[in-house]
Amino acid sequence: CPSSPKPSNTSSEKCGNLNMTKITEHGKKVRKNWTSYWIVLQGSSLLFNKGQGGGTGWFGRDQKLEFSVELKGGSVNWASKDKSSKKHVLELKTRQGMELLLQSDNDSHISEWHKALTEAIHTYAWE
Ligand code: I3S
Repeated sequence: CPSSPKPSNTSSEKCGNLNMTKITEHGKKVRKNWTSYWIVLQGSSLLFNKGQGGGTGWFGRDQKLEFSVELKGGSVNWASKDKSSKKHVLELKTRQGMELLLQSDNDSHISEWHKALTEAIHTYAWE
């Protein structure tokens, strides 16, 4: 992975394009807004970047960090059918009360993210 806009000593473990929508923020349900992001997993942080033109992929300096979530104390699972009509959807819950859905039409792609996020949550659980 190329380094992300966020300064960090930790190298990126995984990056790629996924569709994401928040479904809960600060414990409150929010309206879905599926958006494509360039996502970087860096230690226990998951960084959501958007290209300037709303495009996908890595555009170096044109990539803008929109927000990040802390995975420590969170959980990731395959989303149940009632969460979305889409295929290959992961549900990520953070300790800060955010719930979001991550989706890719590519099933091996999303399975790799499931594995990477599960590992990251496990690795940083006790730090
Ligand atoms: O869970 P919902 O409310 O059925 O989610 C769908 C809606 O958010 C819809 O937008 P509207 O707010 O204009 O109804 C989205 O376009 C859909 O993508 C959402 O469902 P999926 O099943 O795609 O997550």
